[in-house]
Amino acid sequence: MSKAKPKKASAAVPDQQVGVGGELHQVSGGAHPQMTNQRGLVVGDDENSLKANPRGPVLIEDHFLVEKTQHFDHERIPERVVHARGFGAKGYFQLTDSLKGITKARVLTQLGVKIPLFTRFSTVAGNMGSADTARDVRGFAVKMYTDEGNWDIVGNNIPVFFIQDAIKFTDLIHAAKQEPDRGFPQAQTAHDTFWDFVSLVPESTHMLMWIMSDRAIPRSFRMMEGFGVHTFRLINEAGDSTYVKFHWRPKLGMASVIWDEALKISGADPDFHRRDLWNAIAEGNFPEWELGVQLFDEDFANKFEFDVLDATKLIPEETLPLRIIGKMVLDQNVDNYFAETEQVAFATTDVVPGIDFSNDPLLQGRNLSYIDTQLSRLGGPNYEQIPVNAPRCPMRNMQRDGHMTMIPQLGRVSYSPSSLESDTPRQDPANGFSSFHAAEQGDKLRIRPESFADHFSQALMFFNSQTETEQNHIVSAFIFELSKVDTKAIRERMVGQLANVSSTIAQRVAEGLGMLGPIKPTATTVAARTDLPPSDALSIAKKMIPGLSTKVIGCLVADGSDAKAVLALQKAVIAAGASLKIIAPKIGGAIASDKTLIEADFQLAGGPSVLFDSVCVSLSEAGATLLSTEAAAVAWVHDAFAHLKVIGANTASRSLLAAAGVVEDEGVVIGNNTKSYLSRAAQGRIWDREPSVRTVY
Ligand code: HDD
Repeated sequence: MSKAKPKKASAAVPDQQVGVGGELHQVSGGAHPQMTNQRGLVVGDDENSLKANPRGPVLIEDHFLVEKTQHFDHERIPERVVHARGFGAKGYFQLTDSLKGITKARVLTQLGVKIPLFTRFSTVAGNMGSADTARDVRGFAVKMYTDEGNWDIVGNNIPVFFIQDAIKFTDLIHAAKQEPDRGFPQAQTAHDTFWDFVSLVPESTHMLMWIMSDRAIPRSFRMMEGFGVHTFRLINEAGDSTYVKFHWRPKLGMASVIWDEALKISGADPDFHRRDLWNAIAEGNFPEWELGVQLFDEDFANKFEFDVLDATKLIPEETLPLRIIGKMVLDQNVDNYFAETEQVAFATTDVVPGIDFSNDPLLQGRNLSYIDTQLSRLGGPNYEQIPVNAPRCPMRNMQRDGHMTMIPQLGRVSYSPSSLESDTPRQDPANGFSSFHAAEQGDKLRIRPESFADHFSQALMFFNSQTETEQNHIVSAFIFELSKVDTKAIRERMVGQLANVSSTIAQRVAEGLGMLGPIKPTATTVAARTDLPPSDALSIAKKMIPGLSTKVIGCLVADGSDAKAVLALQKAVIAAGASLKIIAPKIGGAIASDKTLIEADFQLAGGPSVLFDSVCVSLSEAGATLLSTEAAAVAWVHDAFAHLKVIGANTASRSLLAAAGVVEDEGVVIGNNTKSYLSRAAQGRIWDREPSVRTVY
């Protein structure tokens, strides 16, 4: 945290020593262990290769050079085919309400035990090096190392999915990722192939509403809900099944960014989300989620208006409330990104006794795919022995050998049954995993059940559940995305698809696209039901938790600013649970009116206001006049206003606000009134400002 503090003379340059290659080594500070090669041989010279003579050729005998280069040459592995860009952290799960009698899974029945876990958040479409704030579903995958084996909930931050049957997954992903001939666009669905596919696949319409909503541009991984999506089964000691849907609920509440802000953050800080999570954990602000379950029986499933096996549908919380049964806390950053976040391998098949699958055809297909993909991504069948994947309970079986075997399974016997050794592992029918005894009957068919046929009713319910602002954002997102589609017929077909949800939504999107002529709804067999009651639980705004906890406030200063006022603001911000970042024209800081130095966290061009939840301008009159001709400063204030942020400013800063086109509404707090500024900022954005700064269709 930077402080306004008196200017100090710069510290003396620490002692340095010139090394064997002319490089500099710091003499003071820390014991440096000996460097070795991969085999433990101490390295004598890491700067110079072995040469036949001082200016002669390099010798192949230089095994240090060869090893170092070879290892580097093989540093990369194939990135994930989807969810390539991700960020992980470690923590624990703790059960607070036992599901005893409903499941025999110890993780869901033993209260208070801290189960270690690894969680990885991700975007779906972008490659590993893409930006964090792309419009996309976020992966939300949790691996719990229980004493009965690993249990993975491989979910998303959206409770429904694009497709109903796994046989269409490849097509969906091929359409969404970069187009194969040209290799772009990167990390976005705003292109022809995606909208071509989804406009031909009506079952994706409900999910489209979600990804066009602000759920797809979260403010932070810490402010997202997570969902297991599918219906799973819980099995008790007697073998009885209860259906279950899993929900993660962030303690901080949900928050999103504005689309224009997301676009700009992608340039200003492509690592926005990972940096946010890393910093929060490093600062001790451990993010926490509640685990909620929706539990229901066959009778409920039969009466429910949609099929619980259809992953394009959700069960509204108003119909079936969540039961909160535990919490997840992420309290440890990874030690090594590659070893842990990149090598972690999730699988929907990682379940423990007492948890089982439903017949959801999407889930059934996923059960094949996850382990299969790790075989090529991680190079063979022993990837479960990599520490981040290895169970924390005993692992003993008859599987042997293969690439990179790390754990020597003992003994002469690698088959079962065997009479040769007394302590070989054996199956345990009483305690081991057993599948639910389901009575299956009927004809073997390739078919989509009739009960999956309604594609539009819940899409309309989702839209109707949003606030007016949230609805506007959905409409603008459709307009933005479809405006990037070159093929007019695809745009028209998509609007025709939306007309099946609601003619009003379709009209609004058509108007934003400048589409002329009547809208033709696409062919459908089942019309949208208009009688589904809205569900408040589906809106981010309706669930917003006011407050500034862990939020970041940016304060723009320049030479001549009042150091005491900045310090007072900083104290108040910290007291409110937020942090203050100082932005100045120079990274060395600003010389305040009392000649003290106000240290800077960001140089103006590198610290645009999109990086902060709310902003303050604290300038002298001369400083404000000077910055009024500085494009980065004007954009800083203008963007904060256009992104509906609460702006605090001292009166001397008014000329910069005017140059930035700021209209003094209820979200612009002028004067050194820190208390009212922070209390307004704690309420979140000024949604009512939106129609004055951008067209709402
Ligand atoms: Fe998947 C990765 C979530 C459908 C096939 N998926 C992956 C990850 C998440 C999800 C969070 C990243 C895990 C990580 O961080 O390593 N996937 C979902 C959800 C789905 C879904 C919530 C629908 C409800 N996925 C789905 C289907 C298939 C796959 C239908 C294939 C039939 N998913 C994969 C995969 C990935 C993957 C190819 C790529 C990398 C990996 O598995 O480990 O197997």
